[in-house]
Amino acid sequence: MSYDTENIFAKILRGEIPCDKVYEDDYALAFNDISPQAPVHVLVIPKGEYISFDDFSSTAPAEEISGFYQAVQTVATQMKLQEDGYRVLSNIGANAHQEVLHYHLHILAGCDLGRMVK
Ligand code: DGP
Repeated sequence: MSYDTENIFAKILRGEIPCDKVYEDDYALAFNDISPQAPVHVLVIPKGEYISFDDFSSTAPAEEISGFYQAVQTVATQMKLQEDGYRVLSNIGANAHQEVLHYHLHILAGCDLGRMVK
């Protein structure tokens, strides 16, 4: 499967579609999910063209991987999520119902998340 440059997150990265941004640096953009599943539901996406966690992990340069996960940590810290706890997850492929084929992490927080998945 090749990366589709017309996916919704690619359009957000290009500024063609607005987002409710919470953080941005050279490696990542973080914004609120349009359909939040918890009081805090932020999506963090890399700036490069990667389809999924697998694609990103196996093909991205080490600098991009490091920069991306540092950005995720920065978002959690800036939003003070560590004290009460939070969840980070990524859906990969059909069984996980990955909707948007640009790699993204969900950050969920703000309530007891129980066993809920996304
Ligand atoms: P996933 O199933 O892991 O691919 O989740 C995709 C998420 O992206 C889903 O929670 C809804 C969110 N989403 C889809 N379209 C948009 C959009 O245009 N803007 C924002 N902010 N979120 C979106």
